[in-house]
Amino acid sequence: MKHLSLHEPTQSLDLASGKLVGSEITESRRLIQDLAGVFADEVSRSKMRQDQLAYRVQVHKPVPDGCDGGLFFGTSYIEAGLVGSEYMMTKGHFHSRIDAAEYYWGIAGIGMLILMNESGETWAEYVRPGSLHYIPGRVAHRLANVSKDTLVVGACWPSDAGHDYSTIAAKGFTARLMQINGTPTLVDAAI
Ligand code: M6P
Ligand code: ZN
Repeated sequence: MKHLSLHEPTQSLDLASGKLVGSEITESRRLIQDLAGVFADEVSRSKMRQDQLAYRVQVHKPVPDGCDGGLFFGTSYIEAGLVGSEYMMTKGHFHSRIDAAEYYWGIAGIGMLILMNESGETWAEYVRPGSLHYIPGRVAHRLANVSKDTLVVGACWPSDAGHDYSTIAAKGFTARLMQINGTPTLVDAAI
C-alpha cells in the first residue's frame, strides 16, 4: 500500500561531484583500447597504455532501454590528456531516434561540447561548472576535456533515444578539437 506512506529516495546525486549512488545505477568504462579509430592520430593512440581509462559514465536507468516516455540520467567523467594533439574525448553519437534531444550541464573541469548536424556542420561550445547545454535532435554530440582535471558533465535524455555510433564510425565528425599553441582549436577533419 503506497497510499499516505513516506519514503526515502532510492538514489542520490552528489551535486558537487556528480556522483550517482543507489539502485538502478550502472557504470561503464571506455579504455584507450576501446577507442581505436576515434582520434586522428591512431599511431599515438596505439602507443598509449591500452588499459588507460579514457572516460566512464554512470547512468540511472529507472526503465528499460527503448522504453517509450521514460528518461535516463547520467554523469560522464572524461579524463584529462591528449591523444597526439587531440583532446581526450567521448566517442560521440547521434541518437537512433534521430529527433530525440538531450540536456548536458557542466559539473567540474572545463571542456567543450562538440556538435555536428546532419549536413556535416560542426561547432563547439565551452562546458564549465554550471553551464547548461540543450542538444536538439538530429545533432551528434561528443565531449572533449580541455582542462588538466577530470571533466564531469551531467546528462538527461529520453529512454527511447538510443545511440547511433555507426554514422560517426563511418564518417566521423567533420572537425576535430586539437591543441594548437596550447589553445583548443576546431580543425577541419578533411585537412
Ligand atoms: C552522456 C550521455 C550518454 C553517453 C555518454 C558517453 O552521459 O550522452 O548517453 O553514452 O555521455 O558518450 P558516448 O556514448 O558518445 O561515448
Ligand atoms: Zn546523446
